[in-house]
Amino acid sequence: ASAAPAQVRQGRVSPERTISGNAVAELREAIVAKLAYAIGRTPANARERDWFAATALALRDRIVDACMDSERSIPNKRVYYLSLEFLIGRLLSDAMNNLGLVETTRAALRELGVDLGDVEAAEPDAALGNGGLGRLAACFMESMASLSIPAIGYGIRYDHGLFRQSLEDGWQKEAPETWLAEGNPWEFVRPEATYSVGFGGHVTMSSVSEGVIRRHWHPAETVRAVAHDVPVVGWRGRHVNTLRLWKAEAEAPVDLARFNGGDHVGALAGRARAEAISRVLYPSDSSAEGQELRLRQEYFFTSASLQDLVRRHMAERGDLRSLADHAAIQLNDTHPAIAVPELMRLLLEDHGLNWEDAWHITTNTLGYTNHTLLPEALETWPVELMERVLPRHMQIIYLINWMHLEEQGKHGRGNAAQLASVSLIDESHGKRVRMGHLAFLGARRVNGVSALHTDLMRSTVFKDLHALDTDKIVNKTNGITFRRWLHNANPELTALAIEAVGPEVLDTPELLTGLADVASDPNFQSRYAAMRRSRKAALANVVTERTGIAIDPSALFDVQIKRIHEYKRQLLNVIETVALYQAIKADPKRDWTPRVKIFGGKAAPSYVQAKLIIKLACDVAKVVNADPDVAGRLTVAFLPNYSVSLAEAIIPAADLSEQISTAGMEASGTGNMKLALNGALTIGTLDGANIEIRDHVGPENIFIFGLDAAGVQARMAEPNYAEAAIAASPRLKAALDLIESGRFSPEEPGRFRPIVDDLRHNDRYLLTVDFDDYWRAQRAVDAAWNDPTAWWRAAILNTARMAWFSSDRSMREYAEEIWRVRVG
Ligand code: GPQ
Repeated sequence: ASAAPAQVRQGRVSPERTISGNAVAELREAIVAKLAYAIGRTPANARERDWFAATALALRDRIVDACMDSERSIPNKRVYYLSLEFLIGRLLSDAMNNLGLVETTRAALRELGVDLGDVEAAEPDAALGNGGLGRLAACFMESMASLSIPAIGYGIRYDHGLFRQSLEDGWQKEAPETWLAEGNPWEFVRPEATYSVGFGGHVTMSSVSEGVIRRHWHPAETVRAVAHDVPVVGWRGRHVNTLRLWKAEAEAPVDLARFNGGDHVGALAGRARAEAISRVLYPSDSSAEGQELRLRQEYFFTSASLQDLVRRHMAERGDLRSLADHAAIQLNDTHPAIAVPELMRLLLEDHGLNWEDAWHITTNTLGYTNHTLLPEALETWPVELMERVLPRHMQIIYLINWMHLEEQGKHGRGNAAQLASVSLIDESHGKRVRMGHLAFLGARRVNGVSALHTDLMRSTVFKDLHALDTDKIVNKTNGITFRRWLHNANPELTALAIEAVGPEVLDTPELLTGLADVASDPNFQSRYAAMRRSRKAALANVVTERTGIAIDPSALFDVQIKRIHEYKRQLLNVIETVALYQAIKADPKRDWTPRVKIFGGKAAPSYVQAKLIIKLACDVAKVVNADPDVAGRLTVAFLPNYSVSLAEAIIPAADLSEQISTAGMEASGTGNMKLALNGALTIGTLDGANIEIRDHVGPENIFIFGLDAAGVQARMAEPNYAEAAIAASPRLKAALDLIESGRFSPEEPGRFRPIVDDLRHNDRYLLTVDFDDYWRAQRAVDAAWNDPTAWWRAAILNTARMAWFSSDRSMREYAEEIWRVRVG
C-alpha cells in the first residue's frame, strides 16, 4: 500500500493522515460498480451527475456499515426532533469529511479521470427549509450524530423544496425547485414503515363501564405516510442517525369505479389531493401560513412520526407508560404542536390510558423550541377549521384548556383578563387556537434560542404562562456545526488553525482560542489575509458569472445574506448605500475605503414589500455600478438564488457581516455565527445572539450600533418618531429624497414611493431612528479597514473566540437540561 500525505493540500481538511492505495482502489472499484449496476452507465458515457450518484451510493454503503454498529443495541433514550424543515443542503462533502474519506475519494475519482470538485457541484441542494429554522435543524442533526446522541429527525420529503429565485431586471421571479428530478442517492425508501393519517370525519362515543366514556374518531379520509430515510453520519463515522422524511401517498392510487365509469381525470383526484401534502415546501419564513394544506402538512408529519415512535417504543419496551423515560420529543417551533393532542389521542384511544396518566406522559416527553416573538409568525388556527380537519384533536384541546383554566381559578388567577391571556383559545378576532400556548402547556421545557430572546419570551408573549411555572422556560442559544461551516466551507482557514493549534482542533473547537496567541503575529496575519484573498477572488468570479458585475477582491466585502424581511432591515443597508453614494459623489477625490456590498436572500413570493426592497437594491446597484465617479470605491451586487451552497462560498470570503435587525426582533441569528467564525467582523445591533457574540469576541472586535431592545420598546411608544428622526438627520433625509425622486427608477419615478412613504409615516422597524448610528458605525468600519494589522488581529480573534457557538455545545445543553439523555 502506498501512503500519501493527505490533509489540506488540495484545499480540504480531513482527519486522514495518510491515504492508503488499497483504500483508494477499493473505493474506485466500488464507484465504478455503482455506476454500472445502480445507474447503468460506463465511465465513458457518465455525466457529472452520474459520477455524483455513483460516489454517493458507494459512500452510503460505508455509512450503512457504521449505521449497523450504531444500531446494534437499543439505546436507553432517543431524541426525536420534529421539524417541518431540514435545510440540509448538499450531503456529499459532509459524508466524506465525517467518514474521513475526502482524500481517498478525491484520489479514487482522479484515477478515473474525474475531478471531485465537479462531482460535488453536481449534487443538488436539498432545500427542505426556508432559512435559519430549517438550517438549525440540519446543524443539530449533524451534531447529535457527532456526539453519538441517538436521534431521529422527522420531517416531510417535499418533492419541491424552496423555490429557485431569479432576478429579472431586479424583480424576483420564482421557479419550482426540482432536487428529486434525478432521484436521491442518499435515501432509503422504507415501505414497511408506512402509517395511515386521518383527516376530517366525526367522533363517536361509547361507554366502557359506568362513568367511563371513550371517544372514537372516524376520519373521512386517510393518507399514507411512507418513510424515506436519509442517514446522518457523525464526525469520524462513529455514529449514524436517521433523518426520516415522510412522503404522502393515496390509500388507493386510482378510483377504479370512477375510472370505469369514464371519469378518467376524476379517478385521480383523490390521489392528487393526498399527494399534495408532501408536494411543496411553503416558502414562508417567520410568518404563519394559515392555509388548510399547511395544517394538513403539520398534522400529517406529526401523526406519522408519533405513530412511528410509539410503535418503536412498544416493540422495544412493551409498555407506553415508560415513554418519557426512553423518548424525548422536541418540537421545532409550533409547526408540530399538534403533537400535544395527537400524543394524548394515541395514549387515550389506541392504548387505553386514562387522562391523568396520558397527560403526565405527554408533558414529560415533549419539549418546545420557540423561534420568534413576531406577532405575524405566531401560529393560530381558526377553531372552525380545526373542527373540520381534526375534530377529535379540537375536543382534546378544549379539554386541556378547560382543565388548565380551572387550575387558574383554584390559584386565584381567575379574572377574565388573566384567563384570556393564558387560554389556548384566542377570542379577540374570531376563535382561534394558539399553537404556541398549546405547545407551552404540553411541554416539560420550553426554550428560546438566545439569551435575549429567552428573556423576552418570559417578559412578553409568554409572560402569564411563565408566571405559572417559572422553571419551564430555559435558554438554549443556537449553534452551528463547525464540520460544515468551518472545516468543509473553509479548508484553508482550517488548515491555518491546525497548523497553529494542532489537529485536535478538529475534535475540540475550544482549542481555537489558541489562535489568540498568533493574532498579532505578522506572519500568521499575512497568511490569514492570503486565505481571505483567495476566497474573495473565488467569490468575485461567482459574482461576475452570476450577475455580470465585476468586483475587486482587494475591496472590503460587506455581506448581508439572509431571508429578505423588513425586520432584518436590508433596507437600512440599501439606504446607507445611497447615502454613501451621495457622499462619494459630493467629494469623489477623498480616499474612500473601497467597498463591495453583497446581498443575497429570497423573499416570500407573496411578500410585496420584501420584493420591492430587492428591486431597490438592484436598481441602486445599477446606478452606483455605472457611475464613473464612484468606480472602484463602491460596488453593489445582489446575488440571486441564495442557498446553503452559495452561503458556503460567500461566508469564507466576507470581511464584514451585516446583522442589523431591529433589536428584539431577531430571535437569534445563526448566519452571524458562521460569518464571525470565519473571521468576518460584525456590524450589528444588540439583538439575538449578536449580544452573546459581542460578549465572546470582545466589544473592541465588533461594531455595535443602534437602540437596544428596551430602547426600541420605548421609542415605539413615542409619537412621530420617524418624522423626528428624519428631521434630525440631513443625510437620511437626502437619501430618502433621492430614492423618492426616481433617481434609481427613471423609467418609473414613483416605483419606490411606497417604501419612502412607509418610512416617513410608519417605520415599524425603526430604521430612521437607527440610521445615523449605523452610518457612524460604518465609517468606523472604514477606518478600521485602513489599519490592516488591527483589522486582521480582530478577524483572527473573532475566529479564536467563536468556539462556544458550536452546535455541539447547544446539543450538549439540550441533552442535559431538556432531554435528560446521555451524550456519547
Ligand atoms: N426563524 Cl419563526 C426562521 O428561520 N423561520 C421561522 O419561521 C422562524 C424563525 C429563525 C429566526 O428568525 C432566527 O433568528 C433564528 O436564528 C432561527 O430561526 C433559528 O432559531
